[in-house]
Amino acid sequence: MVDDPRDGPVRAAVILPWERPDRQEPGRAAEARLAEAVGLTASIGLVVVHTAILPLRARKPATLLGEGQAATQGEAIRSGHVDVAVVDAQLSPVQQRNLEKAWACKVIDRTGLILDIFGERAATKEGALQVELAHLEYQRSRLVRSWTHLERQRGGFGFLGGPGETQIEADRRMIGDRIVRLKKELEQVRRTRGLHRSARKRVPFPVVALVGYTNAGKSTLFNAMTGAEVMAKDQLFATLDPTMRGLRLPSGRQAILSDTVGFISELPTELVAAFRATLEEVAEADVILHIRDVAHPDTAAQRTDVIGVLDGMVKEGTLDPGWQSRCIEVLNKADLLGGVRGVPVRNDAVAVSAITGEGIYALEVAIDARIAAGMDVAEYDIPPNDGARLAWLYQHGEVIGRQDAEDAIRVTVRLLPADRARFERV
Ligand SMILES: Nc1nc2c(ncn2[C@@H]2O[C@H](COP(=O)(O)OP(=O)(O)O)[C@@H](O)[C@H]2O)c(=O)[nH]1
Ligand SMILES: [Mg+2]
Repeated sequence: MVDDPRDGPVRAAVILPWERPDRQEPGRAAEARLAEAVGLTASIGLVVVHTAILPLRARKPATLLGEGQAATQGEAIRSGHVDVAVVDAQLSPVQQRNLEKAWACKVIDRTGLILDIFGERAATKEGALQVELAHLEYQRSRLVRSWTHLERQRGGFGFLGGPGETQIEADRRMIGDRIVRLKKELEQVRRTRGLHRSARKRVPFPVVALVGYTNAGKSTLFNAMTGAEVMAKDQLFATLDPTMRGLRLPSGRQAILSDTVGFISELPTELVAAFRATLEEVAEADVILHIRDVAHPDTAAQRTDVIGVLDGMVKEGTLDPGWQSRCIEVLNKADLLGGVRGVPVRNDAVAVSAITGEGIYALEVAIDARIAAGMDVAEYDIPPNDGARLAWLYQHGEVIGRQDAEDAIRVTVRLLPADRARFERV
């Protein structure tokens, strides 16, 4: 086959229009915001080949950016063979279209990018519906805007009903109908959620979920902790999504580590419900790791934010009020503060560097302890010839005592409540 440049990865530019009332040069805050946008772009598989921070003096109605800025970016986009330009701002439909024309590439704005990410990651029926709803509402708001824009162009009232306008009206009605139907469907799914929850097949190991802001280092830590480790039960993992992987803890216990969609700064309000739906797996987790970037300028505000969203889920009834007792705060990027010892640690937090690996063993020990704290200790007498049940206990629990007698093996074992129920049922 002939080489086709379209076969390569999708090349992206990430452009941050930076408007702040203080006329200062964009500094660390802008850099952090750009890093987030780059992280988000990379998370949907795009390869970022160009970035720029553009101080905005005024919002130009036609292109948002200034003329000179748009031209300079156009050159960079052409020479970098960029396929998609992500503009980390809210673009009007007109601005988006004009930039696409000027740059001869696809242009998406912040909301569009986030919707893409959520769409890819929505794992449950409710999550998928929630994301579709947000998407339609986004589209509808854009139709409304371009519709009023058209009307203004015609310089008059809508009652003559030009053809373009009729089409937009029809589209709008169609989207409106779909939104009504989706909302009904969501209601339905929510009402039966309790049922689905308990009916869902539980993975046979404790689940450890990572939450935190985008770029805090969740995926890096995920990879550092799981490495190339392959679980014994391959077929189980073939059915799980790639954001879950097996992990063996210092006690020998197996667990499953689950990466989640990251928190996003200044999440557009119309996307909040969709984002919460992507956090559902957290509710099911036995241990929650709250990953923080301790070197980020907004690290304290981000922490408050994450806790606020999870508490919001408690109010909604999608997360149990005791979640904090299952949560370990992980202070990542310790290397940037001179190593784990350079990080001020409060309460039960654990400082780590996902990059250098420092602190990860201590974190694994803490996870082990937290899982054990949520477990029941039980004692069973197993007939010596029942090797299968004995093996099951060793695999799913932590055997803390064993007495071999002639007629029975007495096993003292720590088990997750769900596993204990399962063992005692059979
Ligand atoms: N210096 C430093 N950088 C890190 C560390 N962990 C992650 N990073 C970097 O932070 C960026 C975001 O990491 P990523 O794992 O994708 O974050 P996620 O969005 O939370 O999954 C990447 O450039 C990582 O290389 C760390 O411990 N130290
Ligand atoms: Mg990630």
